[in-house]
Amino acid sequence: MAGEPQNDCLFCRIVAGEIPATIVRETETTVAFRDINPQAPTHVLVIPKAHYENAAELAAGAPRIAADVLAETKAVADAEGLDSYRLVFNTGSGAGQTVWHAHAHVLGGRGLQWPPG
Ligand code: IU
Repeated sequence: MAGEPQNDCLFCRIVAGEIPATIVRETETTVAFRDINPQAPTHVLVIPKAHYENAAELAAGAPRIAADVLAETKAVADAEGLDSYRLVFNTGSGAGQTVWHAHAHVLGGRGLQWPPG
């Protein structure tokens, strides 16, 4: 069910402390941790603790938690000393989503090109 922890979800298992991650921030509703395969000097993922498949499902099912995730992306950027950074919510396999638990990528610390690939 939407919002409930999923045993087979890697990010739910990070939230539960069953899989290690380098956690940089945590709130009542969110966790932020360093991406295991960083694409920029700062590459942090901000996730809701509740399980939603992607950002669209999160926004529809739990808009207050979606707002918490967005607020935490700024907190991460501030903590990392970033004044320019990119937020990415890959949504669907065609857009490159590989983990089916909503997450915001916070990318910064180098110049970023536009459009993305
Ligand atoms: P995507 O938007 O679903 O493609 O992003 C998933 C990210 O999760 C990707 O950048 C991975 O490097 C990252 N990740 C991770 O940080 N730790 C893991 O154990 C796994 C993936 I699997």
